[in-house]
Amino acid sequence: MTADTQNRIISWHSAPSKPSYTPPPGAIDAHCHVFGPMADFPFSPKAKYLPEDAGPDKLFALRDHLGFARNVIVQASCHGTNNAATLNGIAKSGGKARGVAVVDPAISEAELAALHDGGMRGIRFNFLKRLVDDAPKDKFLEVAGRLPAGWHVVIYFEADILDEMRPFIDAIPVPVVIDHMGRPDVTQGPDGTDMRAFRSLLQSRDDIWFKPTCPDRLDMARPDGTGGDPWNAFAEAVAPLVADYQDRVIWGTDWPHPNMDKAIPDDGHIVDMIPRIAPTAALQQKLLVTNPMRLYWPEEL
Ligand code: 0GY
Repeated sequence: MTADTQNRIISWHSAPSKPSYTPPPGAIDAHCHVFGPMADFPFSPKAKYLPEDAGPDKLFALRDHLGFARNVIVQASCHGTNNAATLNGIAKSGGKARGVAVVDPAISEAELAALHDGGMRGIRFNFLKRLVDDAPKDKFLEVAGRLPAGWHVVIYFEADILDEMRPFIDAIPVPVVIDHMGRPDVTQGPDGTDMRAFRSLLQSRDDIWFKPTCPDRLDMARPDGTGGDPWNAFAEAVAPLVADYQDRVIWGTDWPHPNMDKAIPDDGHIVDMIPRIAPTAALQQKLLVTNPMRLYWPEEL
């Protein structure tokens, strides 16, 4: 299905609650997106979903409402390899946002340098078949080998392909960040098959980072069986991972929650998960400030 045959969808909460948890000064929402606005930044003809506009003004209002200081805007699949909407968000942030791009692997060095000047600090490889048509590993490795200095690669995949991803991840010549921990089944618990496989990946290199994010995507269980909060299985499975790999974790809201239009999460509740996966002030400082600063604003450290 192409974007122009779909209705535009809203996937974000219209009035997110104020979280009980207050992030530390300088906290970074290191996984969020912007959609459009479509009139200025049309969606890709290959987009698998067509969202309503969720531009930088909305994102920055949410940032302030939730108590964050900065954003890392990850190029969403609906914008394909045209990074103009994400670059616009970064430009409008007044230095409070940086980004992760999605590129055509044939991109030139000059174009990569321009993305760097626009605030990008990494590229994302998306392996979810429901979001992208193809993910050519050989071409991805080629471009990963000629990124600007200090950049990293962000990878999005699901747990069922982790094994087949291992040789590819091994070959990436820069630091790697895994979105949403590679989407483990958190209901298996902290020692379940998926978490053990993910831990094995983390053991294989000391420069693989991850985002302990998206309780709303990974934990649909709820006492009344309807899905959504309170995300107990997520907290139980993820807290030990954060404690064990505390220098390699970064966190984000995932706003505007692409494709979550059926069970839209309250961003205040998402933020209130932070002390449940990172219970001490020291862990929270690493997760929300020190670690993302190392990846996205290292010159300020
Ligand atoms: C996420 C997750 C999703 C979508 C995208 O680029 C995207 O469209 O990342 C998803 O649908 O699981 O991280 O935002």
